[in-house]
Amino acid sequence: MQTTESATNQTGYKALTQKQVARFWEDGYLIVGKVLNDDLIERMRREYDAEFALARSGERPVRNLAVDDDAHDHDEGERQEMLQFMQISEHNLHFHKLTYHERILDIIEDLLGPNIQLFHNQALYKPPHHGGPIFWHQDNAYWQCLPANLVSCWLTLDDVDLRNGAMQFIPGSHLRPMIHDQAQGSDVLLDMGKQVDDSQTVVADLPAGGITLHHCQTLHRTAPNTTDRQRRAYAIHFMTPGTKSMRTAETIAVSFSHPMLRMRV
Ligand SMILES: O=C(O)CCC(=O)C(=O)O
Repeated sequence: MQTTESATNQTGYKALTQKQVARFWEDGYLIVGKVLNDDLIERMRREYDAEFALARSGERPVRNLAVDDDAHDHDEGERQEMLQFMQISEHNLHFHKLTYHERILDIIEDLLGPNIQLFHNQALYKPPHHGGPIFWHQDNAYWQCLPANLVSCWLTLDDVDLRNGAMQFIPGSHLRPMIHDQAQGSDVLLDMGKQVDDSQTVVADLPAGGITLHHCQTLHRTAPNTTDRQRRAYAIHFMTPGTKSMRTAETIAVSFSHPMLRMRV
């Protein structure tokens, strides 16, 4: 039976083990595995495909991160696509509901506590054969949030491995925020590759319906999708209320775009 009030386990955590929580804070990421059931995966795939079909006909605000910026045009031969659909939850009720998914919020509560606010969410699509890369980066170099304790849940609707764009992380990199030249005040994705020692890279293979979590300072990237499989991902970025954006020098107020997803009153 589903209840709104989830039980707390013996360690005081709701969904993760003590070891998993310690691991997240030590490594800056955690590979959790499958959290969505097969029916929900199927439903979300249909919704995802319908939304991207609307995007292709210009009815949805989608950006191609692989070619948006002249200086970073990674187009080689066939045009690469790394499609970003920001705040898909504001366009589609099923993604709205997924943002409030009970088990995912239980997991986030174990890391951030019971008061959880949405920073933003996004669908990130790499089509078969020509899905573009996302280069090494730390999210908070772009977001400029304080305190820097945001947590992202990256969810895949397809089985993922290195070749179709699974998440890759560098353990412990969240403890060393890097300056991303030009990143401040810009949305352009930079290639931090030359400044990154990626000898310890971990590739997070996942089954469809699976999630990884990462801290907002963890170095991560995804490879191009060179397979004949899709890579349909959805990322939810969570924060605690009171988080300040250094871009605007203001606290991010609770609003339609930044609702409280869970709180203890
Ligand atoms: O989906 C991807 O390929 C990259 C996602 C990402 O960088 C993120 O969710 O922070």
